[in-house]
Amino acid sequence: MDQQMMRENLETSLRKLHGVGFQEANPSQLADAAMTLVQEELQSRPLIQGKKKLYYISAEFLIGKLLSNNLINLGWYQPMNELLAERGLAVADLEDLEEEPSLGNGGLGRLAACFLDSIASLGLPGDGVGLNYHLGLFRQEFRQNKQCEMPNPWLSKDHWEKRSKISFTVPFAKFHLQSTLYDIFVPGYGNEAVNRLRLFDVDSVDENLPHADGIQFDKWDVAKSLTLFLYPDDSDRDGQLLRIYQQYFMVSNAAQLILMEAEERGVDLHHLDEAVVIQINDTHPSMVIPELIRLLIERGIDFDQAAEIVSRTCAYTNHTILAEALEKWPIDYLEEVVPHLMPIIRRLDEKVREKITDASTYLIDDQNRVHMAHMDIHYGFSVNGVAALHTEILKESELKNFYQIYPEKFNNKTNGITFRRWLMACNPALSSYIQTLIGNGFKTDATELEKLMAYVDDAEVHERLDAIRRENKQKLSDFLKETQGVVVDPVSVFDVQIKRLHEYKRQQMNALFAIHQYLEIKKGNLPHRPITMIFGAKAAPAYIIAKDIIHLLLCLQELTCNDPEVAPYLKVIMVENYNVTKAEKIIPAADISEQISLASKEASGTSNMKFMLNGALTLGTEDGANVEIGELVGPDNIYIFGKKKDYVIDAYAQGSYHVADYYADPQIRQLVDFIIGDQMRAIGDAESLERLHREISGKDYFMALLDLRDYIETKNRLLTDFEDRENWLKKEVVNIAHAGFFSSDRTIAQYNQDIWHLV
Ligand code: F58
Repeated sequence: MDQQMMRENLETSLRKLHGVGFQEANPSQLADAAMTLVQEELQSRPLIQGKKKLYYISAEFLIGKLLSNNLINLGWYQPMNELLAERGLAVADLEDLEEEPSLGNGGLGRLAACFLDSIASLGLPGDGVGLNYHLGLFRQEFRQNKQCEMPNPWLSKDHWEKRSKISFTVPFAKFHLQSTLYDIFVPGYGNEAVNRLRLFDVDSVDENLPHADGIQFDKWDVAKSLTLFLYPDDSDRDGQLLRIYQQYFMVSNAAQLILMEAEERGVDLHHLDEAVVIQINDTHPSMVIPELIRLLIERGIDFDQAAEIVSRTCAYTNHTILAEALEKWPIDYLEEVVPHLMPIIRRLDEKVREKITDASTYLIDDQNRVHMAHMDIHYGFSVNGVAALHTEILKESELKNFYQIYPEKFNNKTNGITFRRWLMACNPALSSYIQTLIGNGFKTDATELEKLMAYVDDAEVHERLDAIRRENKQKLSDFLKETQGVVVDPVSVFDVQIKRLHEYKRQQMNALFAIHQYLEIKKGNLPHRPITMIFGAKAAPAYIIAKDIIHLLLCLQELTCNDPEVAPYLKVIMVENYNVTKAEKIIPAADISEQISLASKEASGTSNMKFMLNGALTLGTEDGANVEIGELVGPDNIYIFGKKKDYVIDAYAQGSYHVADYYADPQIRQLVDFIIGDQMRAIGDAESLERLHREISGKDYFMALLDLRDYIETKNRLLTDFEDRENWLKKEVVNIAHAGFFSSDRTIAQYNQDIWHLV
């Protein structure tokens, strides 16, 4: 579409929606018209077709705002931007008015969203299937230096969902629920056809419920609350029951949809696997296995055959080795919510017991809990980890017993990110500059970024890259001032850690670095250049220590920003309500990418890839995809520290990590004790600070003190290197040039080649 056509179409849309012309329309009317125009186009496009179709079932799709990305994929971004320029506006200004869908926690949900973009861009027939949470994850507010969780009613202004006519009945023990299906259309980059994200909902949900006290699980309340929140607090029985309700509602709808579409296509259900493949994203959708078996039996297929058909159709992705995240549902709970699945699960378990002696792999354990991952592995044809190191750990320790039984099922698919969002949309200045250097082939074949290596020593390129980042830093500074009233210096080094808050990701170790810097500055040892330490993270509402870490970071923010001796050299900044939109503003401005998880614990990480693509250097442990980044860029272009995975796994197995050994070190002790020192007590809540101090000094389950010294030394080396600008910018070029491997187009091509076989 050229600019003239865009003008005419927008004009028509504006007249129809708001009775105004292009010149008089206000930004909100323009945004409304632009989104409506895009949505109409998407709805008019045909669906991507094929002999076999993928269903990517996931409890989360963290899709982010859609206007820019849809415009990019339709090829409308530039004409729209040029047109808006006449009104002194840009697409980004309209997107500011869009509400961000709140359908995910973190990496797992964002990965699903990147995958949808790549599946459509590769022209593969594949839909996402999930739930339409009305209030999504909470909106985070800071009050008295603490996280408060507020409802986030993102659906109120939605433009992208279309209610379909499809509805299914989902049977629960005490009642049946009728579903409604909403579709979000997913265009591929430069494609004519679309896929869909299909979100199931319940009409009876009552958005006013969260204001009531507690949620009781009788018939009336589940109908009103099932799709209200994403993962409500599951620290107690009621929370876990609601999660089972949500999961079963999701997969029963998914299974009914899959069979309905297969039957419409005339598929012989005995050969379902030739027409359908189901990717189970972590264990949240695992009940799709017994549910599909149940539905096939209803259609006249016998149990053993049904189990075989389903096993040939389902593939499972594992995203974590953390025991607490591997779902095990008590049989009692399943009996209470979905009793009709239990006979099927018991039979599946018996079949395993008949042929396999290793009791550690059984579906039902001796505490009467059903291990969802065990069901996926026995009754799926593929098990994949999400980075090379992670898959290796699955094979040699975490899922070793399964690997011995089914070596052929295990495979690795290193995660990726969509470059349309994480470069073209979020960093247009860098993206167009790259295009002037190497042409636009990298937009469809990301490996072409390697052509940038021709410029690795080019001073002019260095200068331009530096200028682009400088401008991005200025923009982020302006944004932080406007939204949070904090002032940061764009000349300072931007040192960034943005991800879910979890002890294994070790934000607490980074906080101890901040304390170290603070004390150095107080001693008169000033850094070469001011440091801005930027954090963004939400903590699960029931995860007390994670919330204590947020409290610590916010207290450090107050301490560093208000001390005139310190503020010119060091500021700790915690970005409120970190989400996809904020990530898109922060990443292009970052100098340092903090990827400091305890080795073995971060399955992959994906922000590490986003930072690399935008030219930030990784400061990280040998964990997840950091390892593969290191292999691609070489040791001179990454800052690696800390104990390796074998040491850590062994320390857990032997119980040989004793935090006291590290806390005894006077320098380390000084940093840890600062948490409960007078300055912090004057700012923070003593109970929270003391609890965190007790945790770190007395237990430190994720071994922050183990790597602290190495971390501080490596970070100081990095900060010194940062001053050698020419060398640093060379490293930046090397990083961007090698980021192509992490395009989710590559990841999806591999899923298709090895698992899905779609075309
Ligand atoms: C993440 N998992 C991994 N889980 O932690 C990360 O290393 C990986 O890159 C990413 O998946 C994609 O593979 C993750 O985000 C969750 O958000 C859980 C959802 C269920 C509740 C507990 C958190």
